[in-house]
Amino acid sequence: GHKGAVLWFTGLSGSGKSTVAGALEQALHQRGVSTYLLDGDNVRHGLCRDLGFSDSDRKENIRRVGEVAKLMVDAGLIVLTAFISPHREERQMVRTMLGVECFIEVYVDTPLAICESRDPKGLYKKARSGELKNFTGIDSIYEAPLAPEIHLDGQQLVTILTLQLLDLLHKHDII
Ligand code: GGZ
Repeated sequence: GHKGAVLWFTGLSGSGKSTVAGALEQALHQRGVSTYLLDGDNVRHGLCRDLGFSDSDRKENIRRVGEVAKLMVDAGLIVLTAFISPHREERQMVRTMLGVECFIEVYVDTPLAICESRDPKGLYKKARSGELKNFTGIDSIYEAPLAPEIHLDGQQLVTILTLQLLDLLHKHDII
């Protein structure tokens, strides 16, 4: 069996949050664990389609994701969330909302220069040219976590990062 919990991934656009969360989800499924992955692809097109990228909209985005994650944890799922969640205050808010014992903050630490060189959607290029405003890391702040439950090197292989996360879930008695 396993306990409900949230793995709250935070990091820059292009840091690898969704990739690592997706790989962890596969590994958990192989172990018979029920999970749900919340990310921009399934949230910003539906639940949060009215929100943009101002500070207040990002805050509301994170609040709604936190509330949905809470419902899923109550249902016994291991919830993986992959949002930039750039502000410490909002991450603290969801930590409190969910309860510290089931909240695991995962910092995917990839230097801005690396994220920018990956630029899978060409968004950094648009942000640099001024075509896209309020882009995290360019003209909008990212506050790195000071005490995450786990600090991942986003330049490591996804398989290695997945093993580190499985190990942490064992240590916290979640799986
Ligand atoms: C940051 C933006 C922006 C701006 C669009 N700033 O790499 P992506 O494309 O797929 O992931 C980014 C995603 C960020 O949405 P989040 O819901 O995770 O952000 S937050 O937690 O701050 O609410 C990026 C795309 O949306 N994107 N405009 N201005 N990322």
